[in-house]
Amino acid sequence: MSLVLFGHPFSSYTQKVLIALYGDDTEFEYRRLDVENPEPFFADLRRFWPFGKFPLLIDNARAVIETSAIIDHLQAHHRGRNEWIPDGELGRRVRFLDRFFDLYVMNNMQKISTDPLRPADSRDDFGVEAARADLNTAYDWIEGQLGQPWAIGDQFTLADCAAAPALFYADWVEPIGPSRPRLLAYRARLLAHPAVSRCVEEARPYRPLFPRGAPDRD
Ligand SMILES: N[C@@H](CCC(=O)N[C@@H](CS)C(=O)NCC(=O)O)C(=O)O
Repeated sequence: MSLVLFGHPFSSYTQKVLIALYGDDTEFEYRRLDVENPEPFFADLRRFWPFGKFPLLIDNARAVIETSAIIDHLQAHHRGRNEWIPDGELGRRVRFLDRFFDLYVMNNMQKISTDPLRPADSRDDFGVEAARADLNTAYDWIEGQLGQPWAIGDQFTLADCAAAPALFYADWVEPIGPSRPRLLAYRARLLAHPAVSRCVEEARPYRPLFPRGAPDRD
């Protein structure tokens, strides 16, 4: 098989790519990075990408790195039924929203959720509070920007692949709350999407690993 994905079902960035793979029914070999027993896949992953960040896609021995680039690559070389990045102005909007969900939602969510994994004397309370403030700014901003039913309107795109895991976990660490009804409804629509719901179910057994404790919902 030509496509190999290194990733973990509970990882938000892995889910972003899985949504595109599942959404297109693209065949691939899934190399799960077992957090309990990290070798040999972590060693392999670092050989391709010394930062050890995942997911990572191997397409016929060529490493494709960074989730947005991976989905762009899938559309260019393994096109399925979805158009993840449309042409023209719509595509530019999709790329911008993809950056928005990664940089302002996903990364702030990760900052908050992973801080408890640090040694007790190296926690970053200041950074976590700043991430919470930025996440609230992001929620308020996107509330007034969202299309219906998906981020840009009728078409489910790269922006929604990024938004789904970002909002799924962000709401766990910093609830979106009733003052953002459009965003809450968008999150619920995302979770009902078949490819997203498959990711959520595959990740369910790992919820006890969520550092701040997973809520009893979703
Ligand atoms: N910008 C990267 C982010 C990837 C990322 O941060 N992945 C997390 C897992 S969700 C990771 O590798 N964490 C382990 C680490 O940072 O060492 C992308 O879009 O691929």
